[in-house]
Amino acid sequence: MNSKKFVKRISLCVLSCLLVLPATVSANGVQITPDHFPFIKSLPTPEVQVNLMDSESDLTETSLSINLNRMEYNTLAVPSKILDKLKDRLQSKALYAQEKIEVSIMLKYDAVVTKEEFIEREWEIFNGNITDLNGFGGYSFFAALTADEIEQLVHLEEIASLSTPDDVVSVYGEPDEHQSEVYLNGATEMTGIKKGRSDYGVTGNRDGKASYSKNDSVIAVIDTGIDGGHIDLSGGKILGWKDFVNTSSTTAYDDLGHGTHVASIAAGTGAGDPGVETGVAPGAALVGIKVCSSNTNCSTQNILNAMDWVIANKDTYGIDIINMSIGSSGSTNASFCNKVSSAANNGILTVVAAGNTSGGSDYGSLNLFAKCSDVLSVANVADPYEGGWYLNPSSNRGTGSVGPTLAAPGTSIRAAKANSTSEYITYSGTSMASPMIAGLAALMLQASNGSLNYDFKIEDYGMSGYDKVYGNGLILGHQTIKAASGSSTGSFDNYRNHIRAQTNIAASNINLYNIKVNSTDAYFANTLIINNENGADLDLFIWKPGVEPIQNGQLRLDLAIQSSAGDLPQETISFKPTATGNYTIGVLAYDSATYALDWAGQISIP
Ligand SMILES: [Ca+2]
Ligand SMILES: [Ca+2]
Repeated sequence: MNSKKFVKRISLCVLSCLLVLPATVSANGVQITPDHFPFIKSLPTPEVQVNLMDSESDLTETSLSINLNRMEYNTLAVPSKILDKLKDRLQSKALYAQEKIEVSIMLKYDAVVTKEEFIEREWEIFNGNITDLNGFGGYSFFAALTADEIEQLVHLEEIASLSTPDDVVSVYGEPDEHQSEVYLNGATEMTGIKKGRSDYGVTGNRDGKASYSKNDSVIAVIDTGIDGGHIDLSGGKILGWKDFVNTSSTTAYDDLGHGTHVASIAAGTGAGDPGVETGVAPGAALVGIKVCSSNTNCSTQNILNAMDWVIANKDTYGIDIINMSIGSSGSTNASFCNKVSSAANNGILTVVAAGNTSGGSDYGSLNLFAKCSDVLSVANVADPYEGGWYLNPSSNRGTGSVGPTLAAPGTSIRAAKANSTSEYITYSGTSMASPMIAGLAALMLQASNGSLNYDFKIEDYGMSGYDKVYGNGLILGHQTIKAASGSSTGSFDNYRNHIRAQTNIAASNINLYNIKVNSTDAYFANTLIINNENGADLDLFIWKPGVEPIQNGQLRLDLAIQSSAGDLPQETISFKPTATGNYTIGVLAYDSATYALDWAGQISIP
């Protein structure tokens, strides 16, 4: 009874919830080695023109004209926020005020509120009208609404676009042919993991047999359970099962679905949708440990027990890696950290999600389990199929100099849906990024023939070197597998050119940069990270080619695309450019700050 006091309730992040992890270099063999592609321009800081506003009053004046922002820029979708097909339908239905039309609602990816918060806030509109909460991904959902209700939505600033459900939409209403096709394979493709599997002949199937055994790479998933009936996870893939919630259960199950999704990202075969939904290490085996109840509560005691159980059963099931996409805010739990260290001493790598509660003014909120020095913790980025590479604003960051270990794709990841046999569902979060790395570790283990020297290759993002936001940087999957295999051949075009800048800026200044966009096929992702932890406010502006940021001596913020206000400590703009050429990017400072700016896409320095 007294022990109940020590049972801390931990809410599991599901749906669009993100888990964020701390970045560390483990003394027990986790090494992070920066590695840059030769074709990525080793940048000197890009050419910077600094245009300082003369006075505060100037800044205030120009700030007043921010309202127009995207209107001029994106004539395709933003002016009405309603895509053409829906506009036609609305016009034809205008006489029938009570008729409901099902619409797809896409929020701006950089909206300050989450999808769930938005729906709750606008409950008068949505009450009983949501038809599919999952929509096309983390920022989308479906609802059946009247023309009047749709009209109300159009004017809300969080809305990126409204369309009929059969339109494929993306942020800013631009069609994205990838989102409905690529799913889990998209993330493994973009990181180079998919090509790495092929080039170096690894899947996690270390025993070389079609069956699963403890001699394969084995990942223990501490979560809500695993649905062994899903076709992507069946066939003996789940070698072991331990249930700390319903202690009499002997067969793997998942009454919430989070763990199934996570497990299939790490090791799903993709059998339900071959060639589309393959997990990172489809030949790896799994062990399921259920610590979370069906109401999303995961007790710390269950988690500690699970760590003990994994270590005690390491040899029985050949457990190599632990994935724990579970988290809570709070201070470091020394008992948990000790068990992670003990696992490491037993050759088990523990991968933990960094957490998903960032954004707003929340600067330092690493998942408490991600704070252990021997944990490998994972932040969440969007890959180019999802408008990236950019940091998902909800991905938790650390404080001071301590953040996650590295970042991996976890945004709009489509993977196995529990209790559906062969269906899939899209979630976003560090919960999804963590099993990307756990699965990659399973591949590395095979490529290195069992070496426990996990040497992850990364691309530096954000502030130079290790930082509290990206940790060591974004995962380079192909290079990582290549290094583990010891091969000197094979390469990967990772679809990204990356340019990075960082500097200090004084209040009431704007720094202008020029970046050349070379293709309209790829998203142009801009991520501004404010390094300070004091609430400094910066805004990000982009002027398209041919538009002069300064006209008649006036800074024309009204002609720029602008990130949404109040999105501390990060500003993000990603869009598919409608024109190639030189874009001007402005960082406007209301307060003095240190910031890092990352650009990704088919871009170069002019
Ligand atoms: Ca096997
Ligand atoms: Ca960095």
